[in-house]
Amino acid sequence: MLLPEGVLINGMTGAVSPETGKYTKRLSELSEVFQDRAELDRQVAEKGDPIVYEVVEYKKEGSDIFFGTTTMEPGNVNGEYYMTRGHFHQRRDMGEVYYTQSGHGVLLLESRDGRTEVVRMDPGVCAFIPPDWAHRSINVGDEKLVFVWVCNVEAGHDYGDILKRGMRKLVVDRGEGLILVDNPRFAD
Ligand code: M6P
Ligand code: ZN
Repeated sequence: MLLPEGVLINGMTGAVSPETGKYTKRLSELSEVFQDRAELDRQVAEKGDPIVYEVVEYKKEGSDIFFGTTTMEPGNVNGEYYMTRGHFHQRRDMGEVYYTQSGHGVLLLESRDGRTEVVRMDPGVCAFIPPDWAHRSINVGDEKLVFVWVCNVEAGHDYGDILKRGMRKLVVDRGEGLILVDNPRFAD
């Protein structure tokens, strides 16, 4: 029988206690995600391959749901803010929840038929990600962005389309603040 448990989450650091797994993504592992790969390589060399985000999870064998934190570092590659890879779920009938704890971000979403939506990620905002919307979180602030996510264990990640084509819109700061622009690499 599964037993209930209180899990302590630090909204500033993303620490989860107890945790059952974690991984980090460094800039060199995200080379397909950013537009300016030469600038990315330069940053990797200069900054010693910085961490872009860390995911910590709490998952119990036999449970239907799991949750955890994602902690994103501030930074950008030639104006493109640090972001996650972005994914659809393998299970098209399963959504997700992102509850922002600290920092400031943008949740970029894209439906199967190509509609773009944006939800601000500010402390206290609990974002509803409906089933079958691709989602990518982007740290647009100058501090860590920490959020709690909750998902069905069977949802799975489908990176295929997003890694191949990118998302239709980019969130960038080209010197005049945050804007949404068309992704020049996107091909239908
Ligand atoms: C959130 C959740 C995770 C996801 C992570 C990083 O924490 O949605 O399931 O893995 O963000 O996003 P991605 O896997 O797209 O890089
Ligand atoms: Zn997801």
